[in-house]
Order: sequence, then C-alpha cells, then structure tokens
Amino acid sequence: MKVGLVGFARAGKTTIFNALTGLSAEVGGFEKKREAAIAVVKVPDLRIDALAEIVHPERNKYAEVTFLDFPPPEERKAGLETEALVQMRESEALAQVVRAFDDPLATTPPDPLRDLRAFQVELILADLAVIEKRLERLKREKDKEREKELLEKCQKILEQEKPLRNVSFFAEEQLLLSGFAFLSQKPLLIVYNLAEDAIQDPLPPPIAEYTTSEGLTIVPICGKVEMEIAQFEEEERGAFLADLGLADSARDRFIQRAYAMLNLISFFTAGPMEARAWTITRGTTAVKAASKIHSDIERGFIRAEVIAYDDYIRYRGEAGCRDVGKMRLEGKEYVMQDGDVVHFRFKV
Ligand SMILES: Nc1nc2c(ncn2[C@@H]2O[C@H](COP(=O)(O)OP(=O)(O)OP(=O)(O)O)[C@@H](O)[C@H]2O)c(=O)[nH]1
Ligand SMILES: [Mg+2]
Repeated sequence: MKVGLVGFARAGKTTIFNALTGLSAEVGGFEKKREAAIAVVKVPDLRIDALAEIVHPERNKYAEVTFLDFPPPEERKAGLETEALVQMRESEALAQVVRAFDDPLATTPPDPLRDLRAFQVELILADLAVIEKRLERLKREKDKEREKELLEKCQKILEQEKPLRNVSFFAEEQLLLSGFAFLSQKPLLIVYNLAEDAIQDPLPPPIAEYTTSEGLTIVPICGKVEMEIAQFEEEERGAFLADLGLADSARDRFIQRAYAMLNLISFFTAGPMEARAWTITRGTTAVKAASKIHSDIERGFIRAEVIAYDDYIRYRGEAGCRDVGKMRLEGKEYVMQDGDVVHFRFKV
C-alpha cells in the first residue's frame, strides 16, 4: 500500500514521515525540491511470528506500507502536473498532516480547521483542472457521451466544493473514473500533528465534528516527540511511549487506522520458504486473493486449502489441523477472512 503524506508547508510532513518510518530526513527544509521522498515500512504483525515458530521458514515477510513525503503544494500555476501531483495520483491513500502546534516561524497561530478545509479545496481544484482539460478535448470527439456526462456530473459536485470521496458511483462509472485517479476521491486520513504538551488532550470539538461529517479518519500524533522515539531501537520505544501515555508507536497507530479505514485484512501463506502476510480488501474472494500472489495461480485456480489462524496455532500447523478436520477446501468464490492461512492448489 502506498500512502502519500500531504499538507501545507511546515505542517510537519517530514517530521511525521520520520516518526512513521524511523528515518531522519531533514526537517524544516525550505529547498525547492519537487519530488517526494520514499520509505517502506513493515506492517508489524505478531501472527507472522507465531506462524514462523511452527513452520520455521527461511524468512518472515511482513506486509509493507510505502510512505511518500511530499513537498508543500506549489503556488497555483496554470499547469498543475508537477512531479508531486503525479506521485500523489499514484498513491492509494493520502494522509494530510495538519499543524496543531505553535510554530515560532509561522506568522499565524495553528488553525487546523482552516487547514483541513483549505487543503480539501486544493484537492478539489486539482481535480477540476483535470476534468476541464478532458472535457475540452472531448468536445472534438464523438461517441464519448457517457464519459462526458459522467465528468460533468463530477464537475458539478466539485464546484460545490464537495470531494468525490463521499459520492457513490456505479461500477461502470467507477471504471471510467479510475483512470483519472482523482485526488479528492482518494481515501484521506488526517494526521493531527500535536504539540508536545497536548498529546493527551481530546480532539477539539470543531475538529471532531468536521472529520466525522466528512467521514474522515483522524490519527493524533505528536510528530516532534514521536520522531525522536522512532529513532530508538524497537525494544526501547515502549518505555518512552508509556511515559507519554501511549500504548503504541505512531507507526502502529497510523497503520491500524489506515487498515481499518481502507477495510484491509491479511491472509497468510506459511511454508519452509517463508511465512508471509498478504494484504487484501475485506470481501475479496479466494481467486482474487490468489492473484495477489501470482496471476498463474488465479488463472489455474483449482481450490484453496484454508485454515483459520487460531486453529493453525492451536493444532500446530497444517498436519495437526488436517487430523482434526480443521482444514477446509474452498472454491474460487470463497470470501477470505482475516487471518486465513491458505495454500492455493492450481494448474496452468
Ligand atoms: N513543536 C512541534 N514542532 C513540530 C512538530 N512537528 C514538526 N515541528 C516543527 O515544524 C517545522 C516544520 O516541520 P517539517 O517536518 O519540516 O514540516 P514539513 O511539512 O515537512 O515542511 P515543508 O516540507 O517545508 O513543507 C520544523 O521546525 C519542525 O521541527 C511537533 O509535533 N511539535
Ligand atoms: Mg518537508
């Protein structure tokens, strides 16, 4: 999964990027770089470790999240197709970092509600620019009526300053739209970047109301402190977090919220080569889950041998589960469950 960290200048994007990834990219950078920094983090999952204790694989492979740290949006010019915008469109989800701390260099006190609204407008304007360009081109084309109508419908919604995220489209409409990768349609997570002394405070009611009404998920993080904690060895972090009254690291909290927001679950494969987590959307069928591993397995799908995670652990692996009848044979249309340990049978 690819998540782009976006937001206004000096909201703390790079600081949050460091807090999430444990890297130490330079913060407070004003240089005019227009490209995003990229880092991949493992999605911690104790179930992988438990599986590995049973199958003793050569390696454990965790799911991964790629984070992109974007430069602040440019002054709006005629053409918006900067490198950053292209990379934003390629992200599966966006996370807006919102400043809620006092920045000595800022001319104004923090106003997270203003920034939330204003950034939404940025996303909407970027989408409108794409639509206008496309509609202009479509004027000269025939037999593109459906696309034209659909884009005009989107245009109307956007012109009312509403993002496309909360609009439900028919499957065929969505298919047409997906090529545009509209920014206001991407799942948006809000990283509420707090001051050090506010980490335990409840969210201000206007912020909570806004995010609820917009259907947005919000994760409070104190970028500055949590970036420092992320620099420590994994074992040492717990004590620092506990001091702040936090049960989990910024990375773990962020990933938990993002998975819930995106409706993501994991299934596992476990064998002598590797114990591995695969990320899918809730509701994915066995044959589609198989395609995550390899298109050949999808094409030649025969059946899935499925063991629920708890059974796999209780009966110490495949053989034990088979003995007590806990291994199920499932067909293409089986809906995968979180934690399923799967072996796909296929033939090509
Ligand atoms: N007090 C406090 N300061 C923070 C926090 N997060 C970031 N800062 C400070 O805010 C300033 C900007 O942080 P950056 O992480 O560089 O912000 P950015 O959004 O990446 O900035 P640009 O890339 O220039 O747009 C730096 O001086 C940070 O140290 C925080 O949680 N608390
Ligand atoms: Mg930055």
